[in-house]
Amino acid sequence: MTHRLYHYPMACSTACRLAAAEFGIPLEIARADVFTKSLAGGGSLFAINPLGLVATLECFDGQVLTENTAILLWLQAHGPGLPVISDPDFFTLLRWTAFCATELHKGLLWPLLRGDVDGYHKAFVRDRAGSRLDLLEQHMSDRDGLVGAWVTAADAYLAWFLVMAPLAGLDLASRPALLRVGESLLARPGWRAVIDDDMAALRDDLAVKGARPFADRATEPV
Ligand SMILES: N[C@@H](CCC(=O)N[C@@H](CS)C(=O)NCC(=O)O)C(=O)O
Repeated sequence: MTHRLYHYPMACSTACRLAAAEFGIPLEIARADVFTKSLAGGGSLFAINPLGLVATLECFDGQVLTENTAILLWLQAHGPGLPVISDPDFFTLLRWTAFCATELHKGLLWPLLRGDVDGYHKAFVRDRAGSRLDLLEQHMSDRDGLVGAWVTAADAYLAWFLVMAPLAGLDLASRPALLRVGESLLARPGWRAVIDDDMAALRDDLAVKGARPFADRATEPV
């Protein structure tokens, strides 16, 4: 029995696909259009998630889980497992998963990649980006994973962010640790295939919609 992931290519639900590949959890992928909220199989994403957002996970027992942080940690819990709550790694894992969700995903990528966010707000976001990226660069300078020597749910989120960051005009080129970690994470079994598959599907969908590629939106004058 498989769990169903509501997913749009290269949305944050891609991190769930990476985590599932890493943790050996088969997922049925239900394509959800984040723009129109329609589901490839018919129906509306709103019927599953009242906010109409991916990632959303429908477990085979009917439980519906929203919020990428929760879904990623759920996938790890159902794979290799989570550190016990008395283990400092538990909070380190929570810290970095939350950092990916709030500071990187919603704090940076979300406003920079949206075509309907104005230049004033994008400039504000860009001002804050350096400190977030520098913190990450410093943290990763002597390690391969956010938490420790093992690949976690937080690393799946980070890998997705590192693929998307250049599309949002964020500078990774001057941050060697982030470049190194991005490359080594994408070398995980199955990860590059997920990204290639999603990127191709995203390009196809944007072409069908006649929408501008993300990179064009991010480089609008701010
Ligand atoms: N709080 C949610 C946010 C998820 C989110 O922003 N998903 C985006 C794709 S990365 C989405 O579905 N956007 C559609 C919309 O904003 O209507 C989470 O952390 O999972």
